[in-house]
Amino acid sequence: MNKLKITDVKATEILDSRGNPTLRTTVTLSDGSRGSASVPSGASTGIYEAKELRDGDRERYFGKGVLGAVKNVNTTLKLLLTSLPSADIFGADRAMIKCDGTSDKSLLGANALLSVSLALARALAVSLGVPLWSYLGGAVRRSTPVPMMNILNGGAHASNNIDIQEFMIVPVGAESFTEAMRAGSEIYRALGSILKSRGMSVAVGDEGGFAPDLSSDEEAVELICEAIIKAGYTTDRVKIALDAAAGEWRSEEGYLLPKRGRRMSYEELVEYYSSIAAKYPIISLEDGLGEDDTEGWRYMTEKLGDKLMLVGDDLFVTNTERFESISALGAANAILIKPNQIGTLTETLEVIELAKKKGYRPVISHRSGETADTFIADLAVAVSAPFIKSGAPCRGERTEKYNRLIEITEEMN
Ligand code: 2PG
Ligand code: MG
Repeated sequence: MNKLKITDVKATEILDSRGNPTLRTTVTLSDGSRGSASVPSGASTGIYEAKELRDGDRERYFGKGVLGAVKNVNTTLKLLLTSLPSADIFGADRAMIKCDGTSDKSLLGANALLSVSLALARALAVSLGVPLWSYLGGAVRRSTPVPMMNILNGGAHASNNIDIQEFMIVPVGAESFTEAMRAGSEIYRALGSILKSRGMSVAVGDEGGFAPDLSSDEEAVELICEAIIKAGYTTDRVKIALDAAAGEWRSEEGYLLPKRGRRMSYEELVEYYSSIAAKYPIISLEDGLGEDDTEGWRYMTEKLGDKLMLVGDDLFVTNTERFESISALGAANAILIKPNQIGTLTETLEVIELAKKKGYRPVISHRSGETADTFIADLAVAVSAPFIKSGAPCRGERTEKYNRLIEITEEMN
């Protein structure tokens, strides 16, 4: 019988990497162990994500304050959790979900619930004296993920003229996670010097990637291939992944690429992806189409599914129900995992397990608005995820996750 109890739960309003408010929560257990966690926030959010609670008071942070969510943690959730008979993740998450009572966690806020859920996991790992990845994953053999590093930013993450949101490098041929980071960093620096030498901007976007204006989205891929070679690598060992975030292109008829002002049908978009995938070392495409376009997703998976990893982000929103129904239609072959899209650790682990059973590869992901919290690094190892994306090898809130993974490789040895 687990005698350990939750004795305190305390949230504070802090700032994320965009300077917007978010929550950090600390959970204390009866043996004195404590764990803290901060929650991230997206910009290109899917319409079916669990809802983060924002105050809406225009006088504070232009309405983005989270004092209401903080209050929910410090009153309702504290009362609920300190009255539970024992401290365990599944019990606590279940109680919080029931207490919130909505399907999208909009009453208490997915941000409030997630901060507690993650902080509790950390406190329990501290109590057992084991690393978080080992606590979360149990006693099985585990592997580190391959990083997908977003070195060129567009879409809603940058104010340049590029419609595709993320251009990532994926060092699939690296011998270790540490060597993959070295490749990523060197290619990132090489890309910076190429841009500089051509008089292009080396200012960075929200996820640390460069964000220059270019003549086409394809030029971004060209530049990255050039940077791979310039840094002394080959496109056999370093591949490219894209996140189109095409949900942002939804329009009355088909898709409207907002920066280029081009209108396209799903067939035309798939044709476009197919042509660049044939020309460049692209291995993965995330959100190539919008979340409501299941017909398009089926078509795209039929056409490209054997050549590319097709990752559903806004499509699945880390939600077991959506994943079950949409994957049954034959859409996508991989799933992006963002704990704050669903709001508890239990539900995050549940959808990962189901995805693996169905042969969908889980890709663990940060959000464009981040903090220095490194929970997703431990999560990726705990579930042996094949990939993690945490932005460029630049900006502290991005590199913290990668640095934690470098540390974990040492802990695993
Ligand atoms: C995405 C994410 C993270 P955001 O679309 O995959 O890169 O962006 O957090 O803005 O939704
Ligand atoms: Mg995405």
